[in-house]
Amino acid sequence: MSEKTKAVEEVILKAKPESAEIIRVLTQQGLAASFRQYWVEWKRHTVLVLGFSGAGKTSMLRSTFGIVEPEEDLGKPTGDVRLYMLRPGKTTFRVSDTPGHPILRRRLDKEIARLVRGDYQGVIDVVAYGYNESKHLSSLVKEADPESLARYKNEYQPVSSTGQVNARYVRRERELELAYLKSWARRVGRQSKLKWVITVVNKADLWRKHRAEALDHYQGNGEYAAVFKEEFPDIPHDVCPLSCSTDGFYNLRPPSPGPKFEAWRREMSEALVSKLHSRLS
Ligand SMILES: Nc1nc2c(ncn2[C@@H]2O[C@H](COP(=O)(O)OP(=O)(O)OP(=O)(O)O)[C@@H](O)[C@H]2O)c(=O)[nH]1
Ligand SMILES: [Mg+2]
Repeated sequence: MSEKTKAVEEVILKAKPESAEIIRVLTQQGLAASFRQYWVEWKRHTVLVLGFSGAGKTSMLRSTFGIVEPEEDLGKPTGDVRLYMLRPGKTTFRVSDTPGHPILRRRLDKEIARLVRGDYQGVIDVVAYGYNESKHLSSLVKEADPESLARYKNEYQPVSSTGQVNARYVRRERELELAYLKSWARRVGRQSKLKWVITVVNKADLWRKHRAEALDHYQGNGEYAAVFKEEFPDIPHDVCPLSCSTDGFYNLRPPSPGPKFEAWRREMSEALVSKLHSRLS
């Protein structure tokens, strides 16, 4: 990357998102000409990352695309929409990471309005076959009465006291995943300028024993695929499995996955980057 391009990126990332402000700052710094070239790609190649809290949106951007998160976000659910400029190969693109936590849903409104207007070319929709690892439930029950707390412990505790993944938790999170898709898809509507959607089925390290079943859910005649088709009958849709990390699930730490699985993880990550390139070009 040339020094000028680097400087342009720095200004864009620091400036307010309004283009007039960006151009004013760039002109002041004598970078307007380099910016014009950059602008063409920047304007066209725009991606919005959506998905329920704990599915792994930020982890995907970190591990597959190399973003560096702001310090205040580290190890926490994303608190606000975050803009990153990425260059995995020749194409530059702008990506917005979003908070999936239900309490922060209002922060999404502006981005959904932008999506409807056509400011985003595509969406990367991150799901995890219900293996969402998030703080959302604990914050929802913080002020709950003892009865609902007991119900929460029985039904929604992700990992049981005997060290098993709680099937009811995963099923419920899958329902939340579907509800999340419906809620943004209905707001976007069929008339939007959205050009494509890639559904990233993250956490393959956790669902790999149910691989066929998990992938069926998101493509072909699966339940998620059916909702997608109903909401977006004409939008090209790809489904890409991924495993961003092998840290396990909450406090459950799995045995090391071995070289075959590591090769599969690499392959999945490369396939996602290549799919994105083909959609952006
Ligand atoms: N086992 C496993 N854990 C993962 C994977 N990807 C992410 N995680 C874990 O899932 C948790 C949530 O990941 P985040 O990337 O913060 O999820 P997010 O979708 O950005 O969540 P919000 O910012 O709240 O919307 C973290 O503890 C990650 O380490 C994966 O592929 N496998
Ligand atoms: Mg996040």
